[in-house]
Amino acid sequence: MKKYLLSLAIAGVALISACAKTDKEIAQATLTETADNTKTIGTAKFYELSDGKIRMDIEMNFAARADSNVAVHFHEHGDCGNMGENTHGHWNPTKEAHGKWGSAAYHSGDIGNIMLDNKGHATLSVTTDRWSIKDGDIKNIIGRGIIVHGGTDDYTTQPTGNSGPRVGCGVIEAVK
Ligand SMILES: [Cu+2]
Ligand SMILES: [Zn+2]
Repeated sequence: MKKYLLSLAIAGVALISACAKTDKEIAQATLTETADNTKTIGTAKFYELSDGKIRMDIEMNFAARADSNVAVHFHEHGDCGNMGENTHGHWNPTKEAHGKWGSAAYHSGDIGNIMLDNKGHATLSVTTDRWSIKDGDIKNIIGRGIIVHGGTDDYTTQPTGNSGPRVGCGVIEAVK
């Protein structure tokens, strides 16, 4: 029995390292407060999967917004200046309407609402074929902004979801 458990454990470790090898980190963004960019409120890490899709793991640690929603979108430009306004509007390479992720129509960076717990913590993973890191590809996410809004995305108001002020921002950068 002990031997069996041991080999199970070894198999588990092998599985974990196999995953780590396949899921290559290709990009990341550090999210900071727009009012004070020395204050980090979260990170987004992007991994290329063996099937060519990209997974984003986002982790928020935003105590000032504990027990509330924040709305997260990719915006056009990777410039967090002027309280995040320099990122301009939602990144929309497929010319769709704003909407809920996974619905009939949505912008390719409409991550949507993330509910923060009583410490301001939350994690979310999204896997998609709507993104790439290839130069010249309209799906290329490198250099895009990520905006964290201090309100709730209603998923219907165009083109923004009426998501509230831009309280956080980051830029998607390639990881070499
Ligand atoms: Cu937005
Ligand atoms: Zn949108």
